[in-house]
Amino acid sequence: MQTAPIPPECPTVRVEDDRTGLDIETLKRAFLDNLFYIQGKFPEIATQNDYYMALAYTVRDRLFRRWLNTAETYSKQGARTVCYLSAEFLMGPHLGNNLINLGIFDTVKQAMTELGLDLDELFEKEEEPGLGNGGLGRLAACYLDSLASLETPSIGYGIRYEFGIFDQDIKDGWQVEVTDKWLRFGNPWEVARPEWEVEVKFGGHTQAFTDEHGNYRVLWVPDKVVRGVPYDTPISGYKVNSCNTLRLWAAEATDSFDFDAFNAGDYSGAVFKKMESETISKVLYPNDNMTQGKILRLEQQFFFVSCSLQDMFRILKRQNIAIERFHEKFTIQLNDTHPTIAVAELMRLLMDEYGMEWDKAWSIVTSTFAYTNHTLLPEALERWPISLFGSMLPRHLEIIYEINRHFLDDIRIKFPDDLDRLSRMSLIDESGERYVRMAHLACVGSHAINGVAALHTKLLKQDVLHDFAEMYPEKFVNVTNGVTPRRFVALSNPRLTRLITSKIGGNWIKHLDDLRQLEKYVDDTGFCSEFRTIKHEIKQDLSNYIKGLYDINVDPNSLFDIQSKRIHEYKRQHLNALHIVTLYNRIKANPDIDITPRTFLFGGKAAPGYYMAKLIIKLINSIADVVNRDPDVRDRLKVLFMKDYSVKFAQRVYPAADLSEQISTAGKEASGTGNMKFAMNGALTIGTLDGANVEILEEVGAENFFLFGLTAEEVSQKKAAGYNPQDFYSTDPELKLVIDRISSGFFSHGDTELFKPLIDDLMYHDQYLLFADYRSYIDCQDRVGLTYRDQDLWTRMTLLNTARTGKFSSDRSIQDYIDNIWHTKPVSIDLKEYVQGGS
Ligand code: GFP
Repeated sequence: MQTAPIPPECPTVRVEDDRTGLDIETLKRAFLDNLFYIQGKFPEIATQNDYYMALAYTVRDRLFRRWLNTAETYSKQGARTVCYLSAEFLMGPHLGNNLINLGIFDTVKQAMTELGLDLDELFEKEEEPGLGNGGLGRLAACYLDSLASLETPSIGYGIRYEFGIFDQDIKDGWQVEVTDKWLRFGNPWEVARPEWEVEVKFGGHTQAFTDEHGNYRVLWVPDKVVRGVPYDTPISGYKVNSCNTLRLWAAEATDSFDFDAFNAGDYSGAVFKKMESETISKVLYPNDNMTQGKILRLEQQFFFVSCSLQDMFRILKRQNIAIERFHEKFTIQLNDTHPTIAVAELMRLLMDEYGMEWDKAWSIVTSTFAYTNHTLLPEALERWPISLFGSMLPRHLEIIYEINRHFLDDIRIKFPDDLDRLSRMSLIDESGERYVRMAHLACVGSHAINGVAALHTKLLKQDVLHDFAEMYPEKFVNVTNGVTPRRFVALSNPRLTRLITSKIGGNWIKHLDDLRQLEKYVDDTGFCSEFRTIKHEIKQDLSNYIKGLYDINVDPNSLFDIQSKRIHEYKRQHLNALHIVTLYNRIKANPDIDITPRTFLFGGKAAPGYYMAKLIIKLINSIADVVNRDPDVRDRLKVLFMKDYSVKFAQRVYPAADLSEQISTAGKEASGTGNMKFAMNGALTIGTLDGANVEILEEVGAENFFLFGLTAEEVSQKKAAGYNPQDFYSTDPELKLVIDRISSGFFSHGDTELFKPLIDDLMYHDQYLLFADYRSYIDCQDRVGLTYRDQDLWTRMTLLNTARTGKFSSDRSIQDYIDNIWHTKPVSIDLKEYVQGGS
C-alpha cells in the first residue's frame, strides 16, 4: 500500500503528555482515561481484566513513542537488520517486562496503589502468549529482549497462532490438554497491519518459459493462495530508547466468502475456504523433538517464511535499496530447521520474481542465512516426504533439486569417489521413501552454523553434522545460549534485585558480569544472612501460593528441589522420581532415619502424543499421593507436580529453588536455559556434564556444583560396548527395591500393569541410561542433603552461583552473534518531541 506523505501545510502535532508522561499523576490520569475510552468502563463496573487492559494500554502508549522513533530512525538510516525467523516465540507476559525495561515499575506500582489497585493482581490477569513449546521459543523471546537492549535493529518473524501451547490440567494424575484461548479477551500489545499483508501460494504446478531477453524462466501456477496479515508487537529494550518489532503472521482467506457458493445455497461451502485458509495459523504444534511430517506443519513453516521474506522485499523497496544488496541490509537467523524452507523461497523470489540469475541469487542467499541447531536427537532433524513436499511446493522442490545438483558436485570435487558421503550428505534422503532433509538444506544454504553450547557444538561437529563440519569447517561456530536478567531476575526476583543493587549499584542488570562484585561479600555474614532470608521469604511465598492452589502444606525450611522443563525421557524426570522412591524406601525401612527434609517440585508439559512422557507425569503424581499421605514420612518429603507450567509460573519458581535438577543423559540436552535461570537466582545445580551445565560448572566452580553421572563420551562407549541395564538392577539393592516397589503396584493401588511400559523400558532398553547413572545420582543427592544442613556453606555456594552467572546473560549471546555472525552495528535512538508534521 502507498504511504501518504504529509502535506507541508500540516500542523505539527505534539505528542500528548498523557501518552508519554512517566510521573504518578499523569500515569493515573492516563490509566483512567484508557479505562473510560478504550475499555468503555467506569470504575464501579470495571473488572480486574478491564483494569489490566487499561494499564496495558497506558504502558503501550509509552512504548509507542519509542517504537515509532525507532522505526523511523532505522528506516532513514537503512540500518542493517537482524531478522530472527522462528516458528516459536514464548514471550511470557508483557506488562511486567515492559515496566522494568521502561524503568517505571515502582512508579506504576505506586500509581495503582493510589487508585486502590494491586499491581500483582493485575499481572495475574495477563494471558500469556504461549506461542512456543519450551526452550527454543523461550530463547527466541530472550533474544528479542537483548537485541533491543543492545540497540540492534531487528525484527522477530513468526506465526500468530490463535491457540498457543495447550493449558495443562491434571486429572487423576494424568495430563489433560485444554485449548489455550489466549486471545479471548483481546491482546492489547499488538497492532494489526493489514496494509502490509502479502499473498502466499501453495500447490499447483510450474511452467517453464523464455522471457523477452531469451532467458529461461519458471512460472509457478498455484492452486491455493492465502493472505498473511502481520500483527506487530513492540519489544522494548532495557533503559534505552530502542523499541524493536515482533511481527507475527496470521493466515486469512484471499476472498473471505465464496459468494458463488453462497448464492447457490451452499452456505457451509461458502465459509469452508475461509476456514481452511485460516487453519494455517490456528494452532501451535505441541511437538517434542519429533517430526511428524504433517502437511499443516509444512504449510505453517512455508507460510510464515514466505510472508517474512516478502516483507523484507517491501522494506527494501521502501528504503530504496537495490535487490542485489539484500544480504547487506538483512541477516537472517534460522532458529532451528523450522524456517529452512526460506533458503529455497529466497532463491525463488530472487529468480522468479526479480529475474536474477542462479549464481548471483545463490551468493545472496548464502550470504544472508545463518542456522542455529538446537538438538542432538537424530529423530528431531526435520525431513519431509518428497511426495508431500512436491505437491505443496512444486517450485521449491525443483529449486532444492538444483541446489543439490550443485552441492553434490562440490562434494565430488572435495571428496572424490566417496559415494557413501554423497548419499549421506545429499539434500534428498534416498535410503527408502524419499525425503527432503531440512537440516542439510540449512547447512548448505547458510554461511554460519551454530550449536547452542560448547559441548553441543562439539558434538554436532563430531556426530550429527560431522560430514558438514568436514565440508565447511569455517561455517561452524558456537554461541552458548543465554537468558535475559531483566525478566528472570529483575522482574521475577525483586527482593534479590534490591539487595544486589544496594551493594553494587544497578548496572549489573545490563552488564551481568558485574555480579562478580558480589564475590567480595561472600564472607560478610550480614550480607549472607540477608541473602538467605530473601530466599526463605520467597520460598514462603511459593508455599502460600501452593497452599492456595493445591491445599498442600509445604515447609519453606525444607530443601526446595525443583525440576521444571518439558517432560521428556532424555531429561530424565523419572530419574528424579527414582530418587524420591529411594528416600521413601529408606524411611520405610527406618522411620527414624535422619534425612534432610525436602520438597520435590515438578513442572512441565508432555507432548500430547508422547505416551511415555505422560506416564512419567502419572508416576510422579502417583508417588506424590503415597508419599504425601504416609504418616511414617512425617512431612520430611513432599512431592508436587505443579500443573500448567508457563513463563508466568516459572517466574515464581526459579527464585524459590534451592536445588536445580539438570539431570539429562550427557550428550542429549543441547544447552538448557532453565539451568541458567535457576543458577542466577542462587539455586545450586545437581547436574550431568551436559549442554550448558558444563559451562555453568566452569563458571561457578566445581566446588559449588553437584556433579554426577557419565560423560557424553562414556555414554557412547557404554552403548557401543553393549549396555545392559539389568547389570545395575541386579547389583544395586537400593535400585532393585525402587524398581520392584513401583512394579509391585505399590504406587498404583495394586495395579501392576500401569507402570509396566516404563519399567520394562528401563529394564530392557534404558536408552537414556538411568540405571547406569542411578548410583552416582543418589550418592550425589546424599551429598546435597548433607551440605544443606550447613546453611552457612550452602549460602556461600548459592551466593557464588549468582555472582558467577554473568556469562549466561542473553546480552552476551547476542553480542556473540553480532561479532561472529551478523556483523550489525548498534543504532541509538533519539526521542523526538513530535510525532509528525514539520518541526
Ligand atoms: C531446545 C534444546 C535445549 C536448548 C533450547 C534452546 O529446547 O537444550 O536450551 O532448545 O536452544 F533442547 P527445547 O525446545 O527442546 O525445550
